[in-house]
Amino acid sequence: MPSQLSAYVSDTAPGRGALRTARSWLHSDAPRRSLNGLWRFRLSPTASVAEDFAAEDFDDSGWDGIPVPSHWVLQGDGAYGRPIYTNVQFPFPIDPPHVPDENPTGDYRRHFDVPADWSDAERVVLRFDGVESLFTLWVNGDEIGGAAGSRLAHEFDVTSSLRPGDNVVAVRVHQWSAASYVEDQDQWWLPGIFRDVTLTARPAGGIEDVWLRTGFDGGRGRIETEITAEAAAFPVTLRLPELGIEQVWATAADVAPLDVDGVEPWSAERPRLYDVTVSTAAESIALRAGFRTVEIRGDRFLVNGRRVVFHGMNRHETHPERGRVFDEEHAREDLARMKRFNVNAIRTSHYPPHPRLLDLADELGFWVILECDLETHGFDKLGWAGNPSDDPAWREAYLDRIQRTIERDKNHPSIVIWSLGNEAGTGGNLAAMSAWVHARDTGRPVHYEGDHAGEYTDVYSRMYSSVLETEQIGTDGSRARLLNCTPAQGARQRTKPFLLCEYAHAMGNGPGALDQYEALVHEHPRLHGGFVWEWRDHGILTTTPDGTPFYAYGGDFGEVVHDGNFVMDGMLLSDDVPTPSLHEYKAVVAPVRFAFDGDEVAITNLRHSADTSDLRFHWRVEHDGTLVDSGDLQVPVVAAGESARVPLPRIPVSPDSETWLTIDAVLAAATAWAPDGHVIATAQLDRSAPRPVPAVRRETGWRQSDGTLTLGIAEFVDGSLVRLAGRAVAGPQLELFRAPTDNDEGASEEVEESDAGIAGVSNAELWRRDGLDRLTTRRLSVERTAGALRTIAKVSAANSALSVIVESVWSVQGDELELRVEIEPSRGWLTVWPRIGIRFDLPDGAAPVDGAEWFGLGPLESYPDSLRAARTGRFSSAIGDLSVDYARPQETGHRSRLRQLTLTSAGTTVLRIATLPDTRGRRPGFTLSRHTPQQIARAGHPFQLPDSTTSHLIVDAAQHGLGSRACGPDVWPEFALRPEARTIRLRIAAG
Ligand code: IPT
Repeated sequence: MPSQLSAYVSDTAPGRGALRTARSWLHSDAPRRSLNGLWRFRLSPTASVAEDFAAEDFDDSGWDGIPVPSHWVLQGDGAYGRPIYTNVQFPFPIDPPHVPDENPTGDYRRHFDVPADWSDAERVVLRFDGVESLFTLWVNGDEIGGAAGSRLAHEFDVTSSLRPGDNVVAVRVHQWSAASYVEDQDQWWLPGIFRDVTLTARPAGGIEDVWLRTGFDGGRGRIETEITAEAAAFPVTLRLPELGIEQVWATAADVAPLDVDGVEPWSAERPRLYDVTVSTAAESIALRAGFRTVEIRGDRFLVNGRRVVFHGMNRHETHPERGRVFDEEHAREDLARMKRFNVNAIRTSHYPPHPRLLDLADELGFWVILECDLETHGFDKLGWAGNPSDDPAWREAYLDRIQRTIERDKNHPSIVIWSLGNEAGTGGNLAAMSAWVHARDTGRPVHYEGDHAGEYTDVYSRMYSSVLETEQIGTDGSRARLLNCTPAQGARQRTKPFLLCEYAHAMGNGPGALDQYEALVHEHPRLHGGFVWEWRDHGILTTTPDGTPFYAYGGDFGEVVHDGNFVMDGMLLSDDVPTPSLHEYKAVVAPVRFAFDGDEVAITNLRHSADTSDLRFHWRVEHDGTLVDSGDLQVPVVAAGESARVPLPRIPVSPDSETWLTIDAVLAAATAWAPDGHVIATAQLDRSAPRPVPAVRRETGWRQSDGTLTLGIAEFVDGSLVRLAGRAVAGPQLELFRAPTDNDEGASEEVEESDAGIAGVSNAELWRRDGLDRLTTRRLSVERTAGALRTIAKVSAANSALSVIVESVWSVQGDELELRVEIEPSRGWLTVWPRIGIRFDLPDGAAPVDGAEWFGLGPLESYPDSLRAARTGRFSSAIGDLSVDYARPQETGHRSRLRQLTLTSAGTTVLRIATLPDTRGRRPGFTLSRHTPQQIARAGHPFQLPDSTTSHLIVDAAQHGLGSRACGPDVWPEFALRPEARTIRLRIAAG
């Protein structure tokens, strides 16, 4: 057994034994029994455990219990090993198809009853919906077979080994196998039986498989039915009660397409499904048909004749406690959340999800790219030498994978494109997969991003191409070379529809530039949108030794090789909390657009096919963020692709505050994914009357006692501020540093000429080199005039000759204090700066600053290249809620374009700060946090942030953009912050 097993783990064959051909995951009324539940379990460190544990009479009473489905590394508190996270790297030697002897192997056993009335079943089939990575199956001591293909279904005919009453099933699962080389997706390695195990009685005269291929053309639907059943199973009846269809086919030869009138089409926007049954005398299958036709016409990808724009997410199956174990309720809520954030498409990166997910996608409405379980990314390191994708020894395994993928899910209307896999280089086996798909399913195109030259796929797909390059792909007549393409290949790729299978890497704070990508889609019809990388963080909930819970990433489990927090790159945090980037995304891709024009607004419906009859439009007018009037906007129903112009309501304009009109498009009625009133799209119009910026009138207001100078509410000692309104305050201190975001830490080589960065070197590294995180100050002068205090300081870092001159002028006007800070860099600064700000430290004292109210942009954080979700208004927040809990602490919390800020303590006003625009009309933003940028930068996890006794207010004249350089382009030049002179003007008053 031992030698045999180690040979098996290195076998590239996809399976052995009584393996059945792949078929759909059907909702059948044939008797079935779930074998989910508690199994007996034993973990061994190697694949070669000699004991014959599969024998019926083997005594497993000393074994532990483990739930199926589950991953053993997420069970037993570390008793069964720990998860490993790698992106591209293989966590074992690259020695294909071999894996090390140190190969954690889980043995599973359980008893189950076969009901007596199953004796009339023709066959009994045992199905495994997901086992990572290779397994062998025994029933009552008989070896039945084995299979690889972790995220694929495997069925075994176990009839001859079963008996009525008690039976024993034993399964041996190896964590590593030859299959691991082709399952090198960027995710945790999570071994075990992690999807359902089901025993199914197959009745004589049953339906082996059924495929309803549906089409839609101008109000007519079509069903082409493929039935796999023995001749004796006929007649077969197809019923579609809602349309009064009852079609009986006496023999297989009679099965013919059905044309059906009066059907409504299926789309991601109106996911109209019809219940269908396909039955024989012995078995009935329930399906939900959606009528739609997928087609490529020239460089357009069309469904039901209309161009599709993918506003998609890459969706991995990941949960902080369950890993890849499916939970229907959680998945449904996750999908509903996508819908609420205007997501209309899913790429099932990088393997088929639990089959039930596709029922949910059909029902809630998503365009789905269904991807095969395939990735060999680790061979990139070897220049793709030995890549299984081009090695005939792997051909059968590749074909098996794509067949299992397509056969299982072929009935879903939501699936509009098949994808061969991800990052598997290129080669003959991929071409063979594509050929197989083309022959099997003529109704859906084939995608694979790695087919750069477009030799065997139907759509042109790229990941992380820059805005500039994406534009060139979309532009007719552009001669720009396409990546890895000869000019001729590039020309061919430009004849196909284009999509970004990955873009906008959502790691940590970011990405920026979502709106720039989106704008291209509306300018160049060849560009069909894309799929954000990725929907959610993959953090695993764990605890520190002292019991503090946190979401672990690579390295937190002591892995030998790992890729750190690269697995935390979702628009959703591990605990389901949407990050500001998801709000930004929602605003950017909103399917309804508003364009203000004089006293009218043009409302454009950008949807695929749905009109706006499900929406109503609500307006409100605010003066400095305070509601003064509101109502409903009368908007006619706008068809997809059309616009309507409607008059604006009468807007009362305030003479002494800002006047803003806000229009929301909201759901007129509850849907399966959101309540009535849910906001789909928002637009704002600034109707403020021009107001002069008040001039500074300096008053004389000094008082002096005991070495303390008092100017209005400010007290100074030796020229330095010590108190404001009676409470201790330090500052203002020049702050140029922000805790680097994951994008700031990105060191990609791909730096375009227009970028600010240096290829291969991160901006964060340059900031640390220049000492932005460790600035020191030398006071140059303190000057007191009758009405003002003026200090000048030179700020610079150790071993650097670069500096910044900071001039602060304090004066009073009435009961307000005015602070004017002039910031002027020396010559010679070469990099971008993270920010140009001034910091005030507010020690807790008796009344800690624990909240803020402001009028400016909000409610969430915003940055120069991520401003679309932010609106002008009045907001409030507790200090803790101003920061986002990114898995690795980093810059967070910047609120742009601040007008008024109130710092509060337990709801009581501590200080009121108003900003004045600079000479170019720009307002500063603010950050209020319990930690300084330097403290945040030092923490790898939130629990590593030190206890705090101080609140820190940073007023930023400017912040650098976000970009997506963690995996993609740097900050667009327009939003990059170059060292420059800036002025910050504040009016400060007591509560
Ligand atoms: C790309 C992968 O396809 C995806 O799985 C993920 O790893 C992503 O990167 C980064 O998070 S591949 C990369 C070479 C662009």
